Amino acid sequence: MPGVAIIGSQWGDEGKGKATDLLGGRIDYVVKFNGGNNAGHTVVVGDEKYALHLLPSGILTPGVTPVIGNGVVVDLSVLFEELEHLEERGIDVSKLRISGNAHVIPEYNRALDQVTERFLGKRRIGTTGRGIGPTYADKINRVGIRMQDLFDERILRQKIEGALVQKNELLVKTYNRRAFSVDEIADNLLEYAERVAPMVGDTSLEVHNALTAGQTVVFEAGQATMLDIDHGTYPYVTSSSATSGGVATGTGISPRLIDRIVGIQKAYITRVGSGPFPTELDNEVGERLRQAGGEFGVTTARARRTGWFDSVIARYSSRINGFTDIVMTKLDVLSKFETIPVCVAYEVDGQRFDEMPVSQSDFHHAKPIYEEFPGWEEDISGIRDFNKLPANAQSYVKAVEELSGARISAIGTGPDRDHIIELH
Ligand code: 2SA
Ligand code: GDP
Ligand code: MG
Repeated sequence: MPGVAIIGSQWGDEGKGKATDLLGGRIDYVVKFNGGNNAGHTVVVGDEKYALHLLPSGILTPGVTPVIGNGVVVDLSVLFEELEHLEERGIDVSKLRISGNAHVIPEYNRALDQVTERFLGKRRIGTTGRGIGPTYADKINRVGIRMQDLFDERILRQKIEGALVQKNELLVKTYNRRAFSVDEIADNLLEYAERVAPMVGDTSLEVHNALTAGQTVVFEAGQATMLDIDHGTYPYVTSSSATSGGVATGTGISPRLIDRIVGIQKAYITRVGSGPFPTELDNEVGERLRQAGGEFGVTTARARRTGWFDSVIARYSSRINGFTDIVMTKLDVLSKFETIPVCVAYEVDGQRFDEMPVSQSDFHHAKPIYEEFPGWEEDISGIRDFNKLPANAQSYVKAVEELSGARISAIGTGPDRDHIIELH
């Protein structure tokens, strides 16, 4: 199984970091292909807890080469902050590779992200404020700055100058903020050039060579399917391709070299930021899920919105991504609920939808049609054998598997590395 993609099947925070880390002993490379420091992966190793934002979670496993692919946007100050932080805790970070084609997040894009959200008021997306959207917009608009530009000061300055024509106009005239100067931005980026240079290279070729030599490569998604710029709940999405299609474009690796596509889905569902959410529990049951699951953002500490498992989303996600397997996480969080509803379809203005409505307006008005499953009293934390789960928990997993459209190959029963039931 040389090429394995790990994809979030819901609105993020499904436990992708843990799933990647779980494969750790068997992998040679972990490649991040989208997003930036808007991501937040929590990985618990023994007594140590690591929160990673920009760096791929494979960086925690000795021997693994972590890679930041061309589809990622890089905030250089965050990059070095995270590297230094891990080094202080004794993690070897020397193998990190970064694509020369990855875009950098200049300071003006952080400023723009935050001020745009403020001006949107009620219509805000609820972004992480890290400059992600404006940096991807610059990439598409062909005024972005790439890692390779850091090594040619003349070109770097030209590019910054070109970008600032638009940026300063917006910042000053529309948003009443201060302008940035070319010197200020260039000096800030150049400060990192020498340190980052040895990490930057042709990661497409390096990862291709690893795969064709039979090595195992994990492609790790940031965010998730329902936040994908094309397939998510637009405009309440992130600005990158978080689905399996993004693996190829975000790394420069042929889709033919991806053998397994693993969807990570929680036994319930959460969302951070604004946007439609049919099974949302905006009540004390939702609060109970939030507390039991520790549902607070890793990057911004925001309380995550919580809801029952949505199998319409699960089927959509299985189809869009082509999941070969699903890892269901956080089953332990559902212990002690008397009944556990699962959304099997939506009702929109009297019409039943078994599949995701193509119209966003329909999705905004979708009411969940629930099937109820009996819960279990026992604490199942840390169970590693499927047969040791209470009968109702087994039935819940089987029902969700049936509804999700792909086989469940592992089940998370706690935050630790080894709190997992492996089935296949
Ligand atoms: P952005 O900043 O432009 O990517 O925001 C756009 C939308 O994407 C959502 N988004 C996320 N949703 C869940 N988890 C994310 N990462 C962090 C985490 C979130 C945090 O793992 O906990 O700490 O707040 C993430 N990143 C982006 C975001 O909420 C917007 O809806
Ligand atoms: P990611 O963004 O998909 O990597 O997920 P996050 O790290 O943002 O959020 C997932 C959280 O759930 C983390 O705090 C994990 O430690 C935790 N977690 C992962 N799997 C399990 C599980 O099976 N049970 C419990 N209780 N927690 C889990
Ligand atoms: Mg997360």
